[in-house]
Amino acid sequence: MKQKRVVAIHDISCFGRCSLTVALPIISAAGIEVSVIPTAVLSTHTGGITGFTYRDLTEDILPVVRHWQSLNLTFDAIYTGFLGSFKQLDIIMEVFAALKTPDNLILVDPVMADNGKLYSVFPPDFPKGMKKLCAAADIIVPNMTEATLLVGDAYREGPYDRAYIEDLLGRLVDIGPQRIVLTGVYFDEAELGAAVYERGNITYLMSRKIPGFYHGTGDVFGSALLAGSMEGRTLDSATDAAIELTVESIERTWQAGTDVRFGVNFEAGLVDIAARRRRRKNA
Ligand code: PXL
Repeated sequence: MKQKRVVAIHDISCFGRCSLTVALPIISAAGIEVSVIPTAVLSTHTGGITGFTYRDLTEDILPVVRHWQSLNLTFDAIYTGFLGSFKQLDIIMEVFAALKTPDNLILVDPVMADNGKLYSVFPPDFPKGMKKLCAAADIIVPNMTEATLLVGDAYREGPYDRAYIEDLLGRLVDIGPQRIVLTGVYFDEAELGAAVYERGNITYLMSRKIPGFYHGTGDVFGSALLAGSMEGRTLDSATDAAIELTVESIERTWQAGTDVRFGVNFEAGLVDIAARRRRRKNA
């Protein structure tokens, strides 16, 4: 079978496992070729850490893509995460136009907020720009905060009820993407998970809730979801696998007592991704 190839478009946060330092190993472990377009290089991510360096690479994005076009390179998926400015959002729209084919998948993780708050690096109208990018996606993976910002609602604390989640999913579909994986959904204090919307069907996939807020988990989840989709899994099954990797990574990190800003130990889960791939090959 032909090896799948994806392009991951995120920043490189040099320390604090997130964005490309998470996407590359996770997607590669699933046997998928990963090309990258780094959008910026930061000394660390921006969550709960001050004084970080930030080298913007916006001007390099389109020349990279034009060069790839001259080589007739194609990609089975385009996966975007943290994007630092309106200009970058506009440029990524151009990247989609250049690299979209009838068969490939555009997965947009509208990274911009969590815990009811827009990340401090973004202006208040950033969600409007991100909404345009989401309209061009096949799949979006917002958390609850990002979802409310995308539809223009005030953030609501959980626990939630199904009517609220289903109304939110309906309004996210109206933006354009036909498949949605909404994360951070919970109906009680014991379980946390995702709501998956596909062709009018909604599935809830829940797992155990672990205390604390860990950075980079959205990128672990999104990368594993993309990997699963490229492995030919259904969206439900890819979400299930992504939840498993994310929850196990959080659990290991919680048990180790690591600083929540340093990202989660997903590395110990990479062997499981590779083993799953071997089992599939031998099946
Ligand atoms: O994990 C999301 C992320 C990625 N990249 C940068 C970030 C964040 C979240 O805060 O700051 C630079």
